[in-house]
This record gives sequence, C-alpha cells and structure tokens, in this order.
Amino acid sequence: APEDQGTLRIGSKRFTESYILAEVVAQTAAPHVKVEHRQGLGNTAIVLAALKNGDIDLYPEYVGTIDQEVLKHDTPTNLAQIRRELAALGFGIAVPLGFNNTYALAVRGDAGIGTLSDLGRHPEMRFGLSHEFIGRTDGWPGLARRYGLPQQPRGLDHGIAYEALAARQVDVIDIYSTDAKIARYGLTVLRDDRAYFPRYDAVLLYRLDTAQRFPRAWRAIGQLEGKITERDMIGMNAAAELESQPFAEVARRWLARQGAAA
Ligand code: PBE
Repeated sequence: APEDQGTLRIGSKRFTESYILAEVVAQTAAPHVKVEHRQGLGNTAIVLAALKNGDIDLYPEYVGTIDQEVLKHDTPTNLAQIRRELAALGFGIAVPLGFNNTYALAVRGDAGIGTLSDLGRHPEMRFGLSHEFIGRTDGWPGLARRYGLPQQPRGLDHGIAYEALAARQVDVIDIYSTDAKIARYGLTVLRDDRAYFPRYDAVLLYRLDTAQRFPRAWRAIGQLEGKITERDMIGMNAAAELESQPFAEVARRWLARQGAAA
C-alpha cells in the first residue's frame, strides 16, 4: 500500500469529550502518519467552518448535531439522506464509535420533579443553559415549543453549569448524557416524555478525500468502530473532569486497555 502523505489534522469542539475523542483518533492514527490535533477550536459552527475550508480533515461529531445543526433539518432525517446531503458538501460520516451522547435537562436530586413536562408546571424555576443549546434548532427554541415552557433561560458556559446548579444559582441546566458530573452531583435527568431529542450517536465527520490521502491511518481509525461504550465514555470524561487527568493520558489509557483486551 502507498504511504500516507502529509499531516492528518484532527479537530475538536470545546468540551471535554470532544478533546478526548480527538485524542483517541489522533493516537490511533499516529503510528501511520503525522498527526496534529487542533484542540477545542470552538462550537459546532466554527469547527465545521474549519472542516469546510480544509484546516482540518475530520473531527468527532454526533448524528443529531449533523442532522439538525449542520444540515439544518428541523425534524430527524434518515441516515441515507444525511449521507447524500453531506456528500454534496464533500463530507462523509464514518466510524460510529458506539455510544449516544444526548442533550437533556437536569435538576438537583431534591427538586421533586422527573419529566420535562413537569417543568411547564414550575414557571419559577430558573434555567441556566449553554449558549450553543439556547441557539440551536434542536435546543431551547424547539424544546420550549414542544413542552410549552414559559421560562426565560440565561446563558451559561457548560464548563460551570454543574457548579452553578449545585450552588443554587440556577435550578435547571442542559447536560450531555455522558457527563461525569451528573452522577457526581446526584442530579435528576428529566425524562423526555414527549420524545423531543433525537439520537446523538458519536461518529467521525470527515472530508471525503481523507480516505484516499491517508489510507493506512484511515484503516486504523476504522478499527475504532463500535468500541467505545457509554460506560467507557462516562469513565473517560470522569478521569478528565473529576481527576484532572490530561486528555491525551485519558485516551492513552483507554487505548491501552483495548490493546490488552484484543
Ligand atoms: N453534545 C450533546 C452534542 C449535542 C448533544 C454536546 C454531545 C454536540 O453537538 O456537541
């Protein structure tokens, strides 16, 4: 097989899990090609722009995000249609990693409610939602409509949301279902009883020329398919966020465990 030429550039969005997944991919490719991890470039729109203009070759993304935020569909679309529309943009999705990381809303464990519908009966509850969630079509505007929620959210950085909730500065936050802090803070994740949120299965979003340019690295990366369980991902997020392990170290340890199991 021909050698891989040049540098494989991997991007990530600005949150813990994205950094870790990009490191897993980078370390998987590293024996085959020069790799560069452009870490924490920004929100979805910014990382997507980097992919479009060729600053990066691929990054970890989520199917629901690709459907609603990248392709701007306001109702869930099937995977074949998503692939067709991505191909027209020069992109592909590959290597489903094996877990779903959905948005959800959470409250303190003592709040006494259990579903998103319950929020409609508590207009006094104060919402602190991440900026991207407030702006997205699959985020707050559609959620407020679906459940008839009257509250006005305030914008919070996801990095401080759990602490703000614990300190009772807000009563409701948006969470990512693989966040380690859900369990750490004993939160109640509100059941999506009107099935608002789509699936956010983790995949790689890549420029279609990546497979040809980096055949060896691409084949190695393909071996990650289906290997990361939800439990693995929560554990890796916990190692980074609760034990302050460096992202590269978290990725290295997970890969080492895989090697031992293979
Ligand atoms: N998330 C949770 C997604 C959406 C749901 C943070 C993993 C994202 O777009 O990054």
